[in-house]
Amino acid sequence: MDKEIINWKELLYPYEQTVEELMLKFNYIKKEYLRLGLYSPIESVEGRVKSAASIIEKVSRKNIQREKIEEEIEDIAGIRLICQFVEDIPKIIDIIRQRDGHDIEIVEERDYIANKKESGYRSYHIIIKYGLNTAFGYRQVLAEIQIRTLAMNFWAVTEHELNYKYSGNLPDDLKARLKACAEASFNLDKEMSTIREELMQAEKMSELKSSLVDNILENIQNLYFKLHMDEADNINRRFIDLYEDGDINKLKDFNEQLNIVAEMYRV
Ligand code: 0O2
Repeated sequence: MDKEIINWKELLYPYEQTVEELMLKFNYIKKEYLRLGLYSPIESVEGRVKSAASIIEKVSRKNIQREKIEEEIEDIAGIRLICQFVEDIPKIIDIIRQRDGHDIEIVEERDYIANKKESGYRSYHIIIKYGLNTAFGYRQVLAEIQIRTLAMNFWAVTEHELNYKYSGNLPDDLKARLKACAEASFNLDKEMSTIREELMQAEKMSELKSSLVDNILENIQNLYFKLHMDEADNINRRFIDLYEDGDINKLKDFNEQLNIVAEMYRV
């Protein structure tokens, strides 16, 4: 390829605009979640325009003609959406799919999580065409969105840097160690998901317990006006015993019984 005939500034400008716009849009999605006090599946957004050197390397590796660069190199504009948990990845994919036919058009999806690469690389890639409005009219620009967890990202960034240092010729023992690290990081993701699931269960239980307790206390308070003091005291003592016992099912049963009593006295 004749490097001289490429006006890189001209070629890369729309890709810079694309990366900037996409980063802004994905950052706004994160902001929207946070504004509503919700957990955002997107933890952080990164973006880059492929360097001229890296484009030249790809052009010669894949034998791409100069006129075909914009058609055949899909990742000149690259966006990376990083999340905390593996469970966030399908949510992010859905967010992108919902935009299909609007400001973006999905060209291809590559699931390197279900089908990890030989190196151990895991990520979900979506190739899109982004609708760009320029001063000279509308055009579509190819871009690659990589979706991965923090752990997958840590591995990929380190491996990429090492590969660069060894000019793509990693010694076999290092390759093997990196593969082992990829598995360790995958297991870390799985363990974090389990912990998150347990945490969510615990939160649900604590919310349920607190709403049961609110209801029981309200009923007891009202029953003090309707029953003899001793009877209401007995109910109150039973509640304290059950509360200290901590068994949520017993508390549920007690709440149901108390609802019936409260209904009888219409408190
Ligand atoms: P950079 O610096 O991000 O631009 P190819 O470029 O031929 O390897 P292809 O088929 O065009 O790949 O697309 P693919 O494999 O779906 O996505 C390529 C990009 O995914 C790479 O871009 C990396 O960012 C990432 N990637 C793919 N495989 C690996 C891997 O084994 N290790 C790491 N660390 N990243 C990977 P570039 O151009 O290599 O890099």
